Amino acid sequence: MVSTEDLDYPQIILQYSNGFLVSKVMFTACELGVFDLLLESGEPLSSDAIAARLGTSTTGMERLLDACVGLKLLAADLTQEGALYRNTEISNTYLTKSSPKSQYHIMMYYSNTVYLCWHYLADAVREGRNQYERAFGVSSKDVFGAMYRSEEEMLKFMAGQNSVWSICGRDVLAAFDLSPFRQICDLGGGGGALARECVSLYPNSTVTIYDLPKVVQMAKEQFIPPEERRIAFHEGDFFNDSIPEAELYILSKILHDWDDDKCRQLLAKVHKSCKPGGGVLLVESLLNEDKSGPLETQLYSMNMLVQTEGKERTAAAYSKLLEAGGFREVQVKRTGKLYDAVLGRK
Ligand code: ASE
Repeated sequence: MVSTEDLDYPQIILQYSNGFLVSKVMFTACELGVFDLLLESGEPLSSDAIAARLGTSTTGMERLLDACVGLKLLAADLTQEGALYRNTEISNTYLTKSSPKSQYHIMMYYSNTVYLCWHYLADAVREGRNQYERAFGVSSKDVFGAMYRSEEEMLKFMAGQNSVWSICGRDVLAAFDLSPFRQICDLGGGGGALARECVSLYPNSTVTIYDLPKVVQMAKEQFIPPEERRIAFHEGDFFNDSIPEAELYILSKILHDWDDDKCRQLLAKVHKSCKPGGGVLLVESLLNEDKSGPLETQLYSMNMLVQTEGKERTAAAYSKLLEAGGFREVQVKRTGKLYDAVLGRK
């Protein structure tokens, strides 16, 4: 006798199978501007009106909107003339371009870049390396050369990476009292959203964003207004060029891009430039010590496999790397959000 339980398609398997369909519905509604239109319009709209305004088919748009209702990203009011769609609070807050907490740019990066790399996940697992050659036909010898293969890609990545700090930037910077550190260097600071959060949280701090020359140029043009006097820039490649002196170095989502050897090399170099009594703040998503979770971090580690030379690590692994680089008194603070903080002292 086979029990009916064995014949059930378990809910969890069904959910996991459909996971990528869910992602793509959300990304597509973002990309087509559904949430932006419904925010601007200020009143619920029919699917025909939305399709007309966004220049899509009516049959495609109606199905997309209904799926968004199923995902609770939209709500539908039934009227005599048919359904009228409006944003939910979550989509207004996170999925519209203009919201201060907008995740629109990271959605676009996931949908158009990360998604294409994940098509080759099995190859990444077989080979143990990233999949830029298969996904985009570019050499993966130089990871950031591949990531920044066009200005447009670089801009999408920078805007995408910026968006998470509107949600957990404060938490990672307030995890430790960083007020004793006035001269701060954000290594690989990119679009500078974390640097801006830092000067706003610590009124006596100045932050130098250190990044590749073309990234710094883009940050100045697109992300950091010139009147932001407490943010400065330094152009360089932190593996090959000198690193300026500072009291605190922030390495936010940097070590997860690299293997242990490169991490130790970078940390030793940072230690050399660091003022006595100074420190280094790692901002990363921490795996549990037994690597049993969190699931988000496990998935991000898979993403590091398809996109970089790195991986996500445990707090103990980061502590070891910091100590190998010469840092001591390592402290770990879990924020309960996506990213955590680890502080080492010179
Ligand atoms: C990196 C961070 C990211 C390099 C490539 C990346 C992210 C996506 N691609 O340093 C952000 C984190 N999200 C995921 C899915 O890893």
